[in-house]
Amino acid sequence: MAQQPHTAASAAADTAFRSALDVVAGVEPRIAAAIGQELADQRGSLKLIASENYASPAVLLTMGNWLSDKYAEGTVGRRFYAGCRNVDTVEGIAAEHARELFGADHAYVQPHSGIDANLTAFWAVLSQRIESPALERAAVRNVNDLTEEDWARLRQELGNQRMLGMSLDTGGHLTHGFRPNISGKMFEQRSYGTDPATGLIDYDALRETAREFRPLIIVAGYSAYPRLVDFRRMREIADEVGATLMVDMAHFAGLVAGKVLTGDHDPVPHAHIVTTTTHKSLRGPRGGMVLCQSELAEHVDRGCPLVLGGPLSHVMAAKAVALAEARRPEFQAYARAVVANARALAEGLLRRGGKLVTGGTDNHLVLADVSGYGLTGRQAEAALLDSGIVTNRNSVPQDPNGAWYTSGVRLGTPALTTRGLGTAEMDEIADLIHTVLRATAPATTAKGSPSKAAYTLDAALRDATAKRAADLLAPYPLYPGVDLV
Ligand code: DSN
Repeated sequence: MAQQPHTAASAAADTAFRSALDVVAGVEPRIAAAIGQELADQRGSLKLIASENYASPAVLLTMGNWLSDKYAEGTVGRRFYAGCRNVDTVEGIAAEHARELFGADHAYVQPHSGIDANLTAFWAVLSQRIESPALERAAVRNVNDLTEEDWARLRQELGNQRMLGMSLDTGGHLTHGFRPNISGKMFEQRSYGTDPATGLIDYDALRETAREFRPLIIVAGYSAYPRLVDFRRMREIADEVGATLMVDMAHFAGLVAGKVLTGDHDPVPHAHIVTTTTHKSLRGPRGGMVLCQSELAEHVDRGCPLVLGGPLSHVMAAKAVALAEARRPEFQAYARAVVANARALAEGLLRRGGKLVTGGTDNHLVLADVSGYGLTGRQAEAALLDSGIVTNRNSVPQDPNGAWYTSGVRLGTPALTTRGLGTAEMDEIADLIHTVLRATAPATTAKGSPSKAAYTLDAALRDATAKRAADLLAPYPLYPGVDLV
């Protein structure tokens, strides 16, 4: 059964949030109003953004307290500040839950976001494989002891490494070596992709590229790939070419935690190092985390101050609470429901004539190609938003509309599953999406050509859809006892 963390049963949470809003309104009413408006927006619209969720009241409340006021650079028991015993407690508990939940040798719960977690992991690998051997060769203990000449050589070597990651248009992430992100400036990058015929990862082509390119790191993981990944096979390829296998499981960490992704599809036993955010399918606070095998632990633990600012102790505490929730049997039922809902949504769209990248889904997300409706992803995203359905536009493989306008919309079920919606409602949502997209048309530009951004949609149909969306959500209230400011 799906979870419903925000029902009348959580009256205590409603009271706590109402009081908090009153306190904030007494200082800066505009901020209290914006927070209240965010609740109103989330209450009344269908949240289908694949990377979003609803954290529990316990997780949210754990972030608003005195742990926020503490500095705690360093690691548990080895801090650069006095008075960190309570931070040690929360960081220790969060790491313990993470290790137990995912079966990892080591967990580092300080990263503030997914980018931070990836940066921590990249530098852990560079530290293990490039810096440590250089220190050993020079017979010194740390970089401060290197001669200027050795230091210059090491810096050059650190900046001269290669990474192989999934291409953006087939579902990879910007932080996997692409130029607009620091990873693309640090590493020489090459991409692997999917087979155009099936839309599935082409492991043979990946292997060929890896053999020729010889990367230091192979990054697996995605933000818009609706199928399973064979991490055992990825590890075999990494081993064959002497690469470190890093998996960014930010999108599907909740499915790993919930034991939907197991065996070859669970990255933790196969990868040397795994990163994740904690707020997507894992349903925790906004933040990041790194799991690794023991050989990398000491390198990962250097994240702060190497690339991270002081740990957010209140968020680490909330991670501990979320991970404790994810260790409960209900979370496994939740993870199964997320996937069943995504499948129902995909089938509902296909039955109505929709076109999906790879023709369906095995995980929490669906990538709809909206070109068949004559729309760009940007037009589809905007028309759906106006109709009470929140999605985000996304490239499809070999997208002719590029990364800004795109030809797709990405849909995900973690949030609505948390709210309690099930497969019957997913079919109804597929109908709403199809109805809106079929009725939307590109507007005509001043030059007489079809716009890639502006669109037309009948206002009555738009309003009727928003009403149907609100009706679908009505049985699953979100903090019903919190009045809007
Ligand atoms: N922004 C996240 C997503 O939507 O997939 C990843 O960074």
